[in-house]
Amino acid sequence: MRLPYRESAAGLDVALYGIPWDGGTTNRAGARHGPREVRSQSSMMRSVHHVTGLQPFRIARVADVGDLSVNPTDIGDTLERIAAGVAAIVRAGAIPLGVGGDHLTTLPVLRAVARSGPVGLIQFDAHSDTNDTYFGNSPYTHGTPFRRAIEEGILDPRRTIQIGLRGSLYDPAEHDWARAQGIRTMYMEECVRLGPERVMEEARRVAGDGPTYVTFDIDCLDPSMAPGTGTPEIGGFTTREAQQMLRLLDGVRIVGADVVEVAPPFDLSGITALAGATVLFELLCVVASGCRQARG
Ligand SMILES: [Mn+2]
Repeated sequence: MRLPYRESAAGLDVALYGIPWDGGTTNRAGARHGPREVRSQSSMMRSVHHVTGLQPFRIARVADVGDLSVNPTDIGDTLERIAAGVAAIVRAGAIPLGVGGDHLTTLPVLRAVARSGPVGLIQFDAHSDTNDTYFGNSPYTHGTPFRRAIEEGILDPRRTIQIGLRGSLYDPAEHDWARAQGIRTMYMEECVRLGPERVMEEARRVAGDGPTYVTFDIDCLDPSMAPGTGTPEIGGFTTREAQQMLRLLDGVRIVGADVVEVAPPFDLSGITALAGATVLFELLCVVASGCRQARG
């Protein structure tokens, strides 16, 4: 977004940052290159939201604090580095707005933003990401972060909604655990039936008034519009539907947000990275609106 680079989040309301890591990816890797390409496409963002007239860079002090430190050969070390990096942003009083990286990166981010208790979650995703283990005994993959987060007590499943689920499953009971915890799972078929406004009515009802994290897996979009991702699923949202839904986050108490799973090696002409950058701008606008509301 052509923002100034800052080494720390001190003095900022919102800190944009990247996580160039895809070590939790189970099949098609590449999201480690996401921050670089989203940053590149984000240079196309202008300063005024065309629907709301909101000017996020005037309302909020925003900067790019660069990419977090990661370790491409060590999952545990990387999760600790991410949590420490985001904790520093939160301690400085800024709202973290991140670009992944695969979806496992959201787990350590939640560890950092949930310091004073579990948070709610609004998750746009083709997949629930609440599986237990992969390959026999791997608990940390991009298909497991929200199960781990609930087990760790940092995510409140009763204030969690998953929007846009679809695609073939590993097991007929794959989503039973999530539902048993109280997660509101919303399949794409229901999203189509309800339409964006009623989907987001339900999201705001589930999230309530408490602190809420927003995570946008780019694979919630249809692969015709976002082909550059690790686990594409046809029958997804259009970019326009995504924009409609994101604008209806206004009023939610957002404590952080991210856009994950942009995988440039599978992208065409930067179209997925452009979608990621534009989603980030939409998220920035609702977060900045929240900063303004908090100031009165
Ligand atoms: Mn995901």
